[in-house]
Amino acid sequence: MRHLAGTESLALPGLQAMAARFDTQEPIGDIEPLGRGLINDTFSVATRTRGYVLQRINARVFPDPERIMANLLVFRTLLAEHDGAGPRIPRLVLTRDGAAFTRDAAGDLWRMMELIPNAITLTRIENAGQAREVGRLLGGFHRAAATLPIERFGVSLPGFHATPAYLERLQRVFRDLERSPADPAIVMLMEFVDRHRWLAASLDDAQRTGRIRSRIAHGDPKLDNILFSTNRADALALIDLDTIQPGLIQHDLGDCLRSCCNRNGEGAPDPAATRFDLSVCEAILSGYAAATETLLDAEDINCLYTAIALMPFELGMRFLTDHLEGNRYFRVDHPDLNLLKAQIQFALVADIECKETKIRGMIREAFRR
Ligand code: GN1
Ligand code: MG
Repeated sequence: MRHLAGTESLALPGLQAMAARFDTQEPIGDIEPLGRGLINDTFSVATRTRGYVLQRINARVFPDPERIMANLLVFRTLLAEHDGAGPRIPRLVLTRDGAAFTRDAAGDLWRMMELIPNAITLTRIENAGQAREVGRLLGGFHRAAATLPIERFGVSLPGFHATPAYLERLQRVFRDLERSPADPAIVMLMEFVDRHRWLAASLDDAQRTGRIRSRIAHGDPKLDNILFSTNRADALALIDLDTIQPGLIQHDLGDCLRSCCNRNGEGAPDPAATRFDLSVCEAILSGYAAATETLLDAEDINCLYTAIALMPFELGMRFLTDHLEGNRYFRVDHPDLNLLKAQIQFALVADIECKETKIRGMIREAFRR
């Protein structure tokens, strides 16, 4: 499915001219919308022998897009200095003036990267081998990132996983709505939120009291952001590096499981059919634990179940808030899509809660040393 809403205004001649600002080796050919991202506008750019990715960073979401680029450059440079064996990162293509990005007349920031060849994304995990690969890739990313000096990284998206702040904002937006009578579907979701207020503060508390600490995190390791080989067997690269910043690796693992274990997808038509797939969970955890070896200590591991329940709760609140605020943040192709997506994320939380004992058992088993 292509989300063209919001990109329709980008006329092709404008895109051609924008792509031509970058130092591609050959003349620009076809330009097409790429991927299923909800925030930035992304295009594939073909030249005779290579492919590139052209992106406009969403300025409403990222207040300081230069910071993204700075983090990206630091990440690349430090990893390369380190041992060269870290995760594969798409190479940045500089502008013809040698800059890492350019701006259009509206002030928006554009950048270009290499398109990793012979790679695909999966719309759903198809087998345990793929799930294990996802865990291995994310674990490898965290292990490599842990070797880098965190103080060299700035905050590209402030408050990105500040769950208590998302909760507060949702409750404020709901209170301020002049809906009478309130939509029963929304009231039901707000009651769910109310019953889970404690969850919003859980990881935040663990971090504030020093039980777990900040590390370099990816921020958005959902299935769409994982490139697989064309034979669908090997995970090749973690893409969408806009939210690399100091954060919790628990958020990353929770987010990855939220995305991969919900095999119906984020926008499936029937929220009641939402399930958290335990076999996918088990395989991701085992791949992740094998790749990270001793990176996580006992307290880190203790927080994992909470992170798994927390991330769909947080995203559900973000979708619901955006629905109530008129769909200004996430790209939607119909006005109730964010509401549906919130219902799906909360259904996922509920299913995770039903499976708590099993999930905790899987965590114990995966990290048994
Ligand atoms: C957004 O832009 P995209 O599709 O990579 C969002 C993530 C959500 C995700 C849900 C910066 O990611 O936090 O988990 O949608 N990114 C931002 O699909 O808000
Ligand atoms: Mg993203």
